[in-house]
Amino acid sequence: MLKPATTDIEALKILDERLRWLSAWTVHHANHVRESADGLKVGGHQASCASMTAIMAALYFHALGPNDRVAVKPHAGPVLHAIHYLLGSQSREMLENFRGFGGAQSYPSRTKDRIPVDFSTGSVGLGVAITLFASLVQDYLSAHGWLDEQDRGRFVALIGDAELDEGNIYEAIIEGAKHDVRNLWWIIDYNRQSLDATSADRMFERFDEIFQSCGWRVLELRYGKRLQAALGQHPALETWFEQLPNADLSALHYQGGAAWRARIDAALGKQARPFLKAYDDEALAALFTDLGGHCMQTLVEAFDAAQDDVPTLFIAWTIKGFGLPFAGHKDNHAGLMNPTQLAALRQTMGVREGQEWGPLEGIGDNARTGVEALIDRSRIAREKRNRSFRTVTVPHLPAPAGEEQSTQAAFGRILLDLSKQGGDLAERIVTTSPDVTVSTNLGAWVNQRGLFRRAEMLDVFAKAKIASAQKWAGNNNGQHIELGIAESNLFLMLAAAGLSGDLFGTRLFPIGTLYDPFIARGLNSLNYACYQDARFLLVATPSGITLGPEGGAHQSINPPLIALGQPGLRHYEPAFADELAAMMQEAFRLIDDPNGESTYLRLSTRSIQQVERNGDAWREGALAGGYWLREPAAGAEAAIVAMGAVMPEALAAWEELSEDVPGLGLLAVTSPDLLHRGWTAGQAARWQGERTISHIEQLLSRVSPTAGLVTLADAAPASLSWLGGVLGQRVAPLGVEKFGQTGSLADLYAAYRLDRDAITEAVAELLLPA
Ligand SMILES: Cc1ncc(C[n+]2csc(CCOP(=O)(O)OP(=O)(O)O)c2C)c(N)n1
Ligand SMILES: [Mg+2]
Repeated sequence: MLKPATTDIEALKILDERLRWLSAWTVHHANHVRESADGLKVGGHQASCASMTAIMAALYFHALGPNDRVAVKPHAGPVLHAIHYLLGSQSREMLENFRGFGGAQSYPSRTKDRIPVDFSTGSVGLGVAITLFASLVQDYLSAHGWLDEQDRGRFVALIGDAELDEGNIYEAIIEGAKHDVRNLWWIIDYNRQSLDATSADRMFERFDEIFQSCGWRVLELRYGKRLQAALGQHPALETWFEQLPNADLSALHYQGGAAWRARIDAALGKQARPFLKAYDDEALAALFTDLGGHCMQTLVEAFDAAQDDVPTLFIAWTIKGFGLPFAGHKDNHAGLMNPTQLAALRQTMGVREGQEWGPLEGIGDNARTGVEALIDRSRIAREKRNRSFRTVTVPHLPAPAGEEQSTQAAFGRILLDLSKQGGDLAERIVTTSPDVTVSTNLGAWVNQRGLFRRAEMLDVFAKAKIASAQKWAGNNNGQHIELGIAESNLFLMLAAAGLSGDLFGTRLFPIGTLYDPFIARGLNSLNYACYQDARFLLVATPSGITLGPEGGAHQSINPPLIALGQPGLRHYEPAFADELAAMMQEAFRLIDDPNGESTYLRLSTRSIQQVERNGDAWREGALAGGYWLREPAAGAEAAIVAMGAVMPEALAAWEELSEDVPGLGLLAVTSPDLLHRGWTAGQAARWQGERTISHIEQLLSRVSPTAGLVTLADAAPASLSWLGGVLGQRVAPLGVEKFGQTGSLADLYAAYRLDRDAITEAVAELLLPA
């Protein structure tokens, strides 16, 4: 890591002011200057920005090195844009269109913003934690020889203090402690305000202890240099100040010098009078706003001193809305300056009317050279990184042999075969799981490839020759990252590993496994990973009430519906092992394709009879979302449509009915998600004049327009019932609508109406004359 350059503090202070002006102006322009076509409030967060312009100036124009990556507090997005504007990597046009269609985004977005954004933020807490997992990925790449020492960097999170209430942060630091994570700077903008009001006093003291016990160094930047010196001379005043509750402190910042004077006088009386005499009201207010997070000297010294790799939490005291008329007001979170207030700020900043966008407007000639030099010297990346894609040839993945197989066992087998075969893909795969490695069938892969640990970890059981099917040893070469039971961490790990091509120039092929119902536990983190276009394979197994004896707490019902509504994630639900092999191959291809996406495989422990195939024609259909497992006769009046583990029931019903129901077909759905997307995309294309018939329209047009469809899924029936809307065919949807209970499959399928009898009854009802 590079040492910070010596820097001109005065120039940094000017840049702090510039950022405060430009961020406030960008928000103001969007709300008060740009024409509003719909009268909607545009919004923005001038106070949240002003709170951390000094911190960000110190970082971006002094402390950050070229390999450092930053997650910026969502509401300080405009400050990041202002920084890139000064650097010349953001355009005025984009800023003028802040929060507009195609303009600079409200919250930093990797995929939508044109400036380099290392991590998207918006859902508070997640941007913080992903930096920890990105640091782990950096260590993983170094250990595997894929990252040179000089390309390593530090991971910085800029954090709102209220953000610290998000539990995912603590899940992450606990996991980080286990993996001995390094090279992290988490910087809290401690303005003691959240969205609703001022934040609770009592908890904050505990945060230090929590972080310290996870191996972090905690540095508090409480006072700026001037305030420090003043309080140093007045111990009673310092004690009084330290004991001020958050709400009082914020209120005083808002009220200003006269209020400070009155409060100090009331509290300390005579002994404070000489001190108070030395300051007029304005100077008094200025003194008390000299907090650590606004004092450039303090910030620069703190950053310069923390150059080792110990994870460090900086608690920088700040004022929300610093330098703005609503500084410290508890309601200022979404507060916007009115035009009069903005004009006053403009004048204070020396910005001429009409020159509001001038990058260095208001900076005197003497200071300008120093500021320009600092901007030139800034070592952060100015261009978006080129993502690394198509780095690996994905080999053909053969289906494992076996007349009866479960998709979950087949998954383990396919990975094991790939591991034994070796090659580029096998080397680049990294697996991870929140304490369900063995029970999701990753065990054989881990036996082959080992756990990833920076320090050698011996398998004590193996060494003592205690019989076990599972090796549990780790070293630098291991390819499985062991996680504790915290599903949010799994998704953040996948997000970080799934961005390795972009963040580090080396693409990894991350595979994460978990139990299907517990996707919901980390859902926001999963969405966060997809929002950033991280690429991974998510294997959720086992699923559904097919997990009979485990009961309702472990049986998943709605993940296919989640997947149906989740952009950036393709759901596949195979019934057979050969489908699964094709899907895994496709998933790896999609990870490494610029236009690809992540894949979610919903698997089962149910071992089922595999089908005989005539040729390979099924394969294309299976990858597109469905194919006729039993061909229908043209114009048939009924069809069974089934997905995943309940295929044997569908086949049994088909056998029973096919003599009586002429031309009855059985449609195997492998991805409701892809079918639905194809359907809507086909419609959109037609509205634009293209002749496109989507895959599902083609499939369903093989049967009569008035046909009845019995749909069957070990999931919420709505996963497939929408198929009736495609061509207007009637649907009898079978699926699971209540929490399951323990039981044998026969009992459960009968009780929840997933068995052969339920299907035949449903077909019969659809065929009855109306
Ligand atoms: C997960 C999540 N919940 C709620 C919000 C809405 N929200 C946005 S900012 C905020 C409070 C932020 O306070 P703080 O982190 O202290 O930031 P500040 O603006 O004070 O710097 C809330 C509740 C959100 N963005 N994400
Ligand atoms: Mg705050």
